Amino acid sequence: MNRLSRVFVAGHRGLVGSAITRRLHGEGFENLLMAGREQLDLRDQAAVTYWFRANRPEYVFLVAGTVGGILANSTRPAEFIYDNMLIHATVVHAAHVFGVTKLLYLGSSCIYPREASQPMREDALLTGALEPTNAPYAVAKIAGITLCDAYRKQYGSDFISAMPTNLYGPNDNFELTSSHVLPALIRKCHDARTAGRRDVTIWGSGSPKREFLHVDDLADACIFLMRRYSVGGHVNVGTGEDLTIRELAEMVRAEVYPEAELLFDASKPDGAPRKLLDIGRLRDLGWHHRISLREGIASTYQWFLDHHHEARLGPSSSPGDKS
Ligand code: GFB
Repeated sequence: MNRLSRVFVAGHRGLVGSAITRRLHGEGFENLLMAGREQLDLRDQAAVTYWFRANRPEYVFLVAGTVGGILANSTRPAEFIYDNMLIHATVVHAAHVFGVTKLLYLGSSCIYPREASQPMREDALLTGALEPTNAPYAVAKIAGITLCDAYRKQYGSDFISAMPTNLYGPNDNFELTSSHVLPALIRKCHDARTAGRRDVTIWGSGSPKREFLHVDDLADACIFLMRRYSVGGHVNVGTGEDLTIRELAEMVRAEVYPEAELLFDASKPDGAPRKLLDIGRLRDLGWHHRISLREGIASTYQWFLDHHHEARLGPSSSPGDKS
């Protein structure tokens, strides 16, 4: 892949796609291909086939999908499985039909069993039951990995899969009913500070542990893998470090609103107790993340402040809000 390659970033407006696009633009890529939702419905095989025939991408970053946090996953399971299964299948198939040189598919760490031993190695896949709050999404993601492997086996396609941990950064979703925890905490602390109230409600017990990777580090890893990795199966992408949701909330509070008082709403689900990735495989290839969590929270809050008006926000959190 070089500056003249025809590179399709499927999902270029999302958190991950926008980071990859930013990075490739920064490297001087001249032939980036993108298609907005209104232009191309990635769930429609005929439309995707037509688009690939017309645009002939050589490299594909398949980072499009319907995504969301624990609440969105548990309340909209049909959308999460239907949209993602179709998007993965249509793009992988078109990439095969039109002889794409290489495709990178992006999964998620929720593919691993709920009780997988920690840190979770790549070979823990399909060794136990999934976390129920996101099982439909995880099944679609597992199908995506299997698709890439099947096309590699039957047709020799160079399709690879990367499994990132929980992500955050610029262009994240700050809308409280669908966002992930980190942007939700930034938003909740910000709203409380702006409204002049102290209480900030955190969902669940605060004891689950999560690992967080800045999306610019993920974009770096994806481009690294696109250039240097051509093996079936999948490779974990993370930092190798995790913390409790309570510790995360304290870090966000320190950055956004040190006077806030954190309350915990036990009626909300905790989800998986822990999801730390084993990143040995990626480390052996020579990749390491660069952005610390503290630095990433600060820059993401700054991004939120700078883009407040265009960011995905939805209604603000209000006193005693438990959503
Ligand atoms: O980020 P999150 O929604 O996703 O939640 P998962 C992580 C943890 O933070 C859970 C807690 O224990 C939540 O209960 N939490 C505390 C909050 N306060 C909040 C809040 O205000 N908003 C949110 N969203 N969480 C998702 C999966 O799991 O992670 C997806 O549902 C995907 O399938 C994604 O894998 C990366 O880490 O629990």
